[in-house]
Amino acid sequence: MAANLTPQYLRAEEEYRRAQTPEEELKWLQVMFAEIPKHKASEKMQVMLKTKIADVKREIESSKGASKKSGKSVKIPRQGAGTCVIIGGPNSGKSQLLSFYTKAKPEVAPYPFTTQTATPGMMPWKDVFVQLIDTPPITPDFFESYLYGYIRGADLVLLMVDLGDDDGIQQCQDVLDRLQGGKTRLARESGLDEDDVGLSFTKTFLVFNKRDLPDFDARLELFREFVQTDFREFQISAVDGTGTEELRDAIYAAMGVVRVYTKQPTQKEPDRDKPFTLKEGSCVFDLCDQIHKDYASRLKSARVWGEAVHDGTVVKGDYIIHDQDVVELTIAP
Ligand SMILES: Nc1nc2c(ncn2[C@@H]2O[C@H](COP(=O)(O)OP(=O)(O)O)[C@@H](O)[C@H]2O)c(=O)[nH]1
Ligand SMILES: [Mg+2]
Repeated sequence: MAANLTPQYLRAEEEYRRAQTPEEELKWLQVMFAEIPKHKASEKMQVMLKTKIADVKREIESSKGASKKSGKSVKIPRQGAGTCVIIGGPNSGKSQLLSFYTKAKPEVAPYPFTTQTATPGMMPWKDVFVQLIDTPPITPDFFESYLYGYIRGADLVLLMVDLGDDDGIQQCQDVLDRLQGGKTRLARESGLDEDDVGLSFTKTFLVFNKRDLPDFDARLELFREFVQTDFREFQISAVDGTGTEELRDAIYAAMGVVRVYTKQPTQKEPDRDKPFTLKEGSCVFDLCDQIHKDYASRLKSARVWGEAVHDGTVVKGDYIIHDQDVVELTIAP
């Protein structure tokens, strides 16, 4: 679309893509509609937004009457540099991977449906953490509908494939089929569909697990013959750790963030233990917003030490932060 979209519109669009409930979807669709430039070039988009608003309102209305069947939907607050949700068929090693990377202790067992609720854990990467969420299995007969919200809200999905068992290939296909028809889908990159804004795609990695078991390579060949995806692929063993460092780096990279260390004018050294993480392309104002809700409006001056500038350069609030910058903020009282 050729329309000039405002930053407010683009932010609302991103929030909408990640909305975890119909109420959130409605809220952000309405912001998108208010923000979209009202001219000829955006007419098609305006109509589409109106349609989506009507659809979501109907969805909210119809769910009011229905009894709430899935009572286990827990809202997991976002933590760390970003969120990565682990999904897959039964026994694919989702819980094993969570316990490999984090201190969380989900039950790991050689029989299906051990994991009944979503379990979060924090995976270290250098001096920051990424939130991982282990989930119940997805099968043709079993799907927790709250998983849609987790998938939409996540920065990344890991789709685990059990290549230690002959059934693993079909089980992965079942998961893909399950997530094919709805408005929440897996894709190579996150985004909204250009022709139908109602479709939300979340970036997905395909993780072939149980590399340590015999017949892994033969099953991988079969997989490629029968299953079509364009996702980035990884081969790991969640038990002996093969391939897990490469995957860890890729998970962090997929969060699309930079680390920044802050310091007060009176401090000689910045707080090196606890960097803030900000989406790539964020500026000093965004950093202020993360620290305190009115710091951006009270910002008097900022100085930066980092790769892109000379040490101690005075910058404006719109300075784009680079990874590992040190930022000194002077905030008006
Ligand atoms: N050999 C081997 N076994 C694994 C691996 N990952 C998981 N398992 C085993 O597979 C079974 C299912 O694992 P679990 O994490 O509970 O699967 P989930 O249902 O996807 O959460 C358990 O017996 C695990 O010990 C792996 O990389 N190699
Ligand atoms: Mg499990």
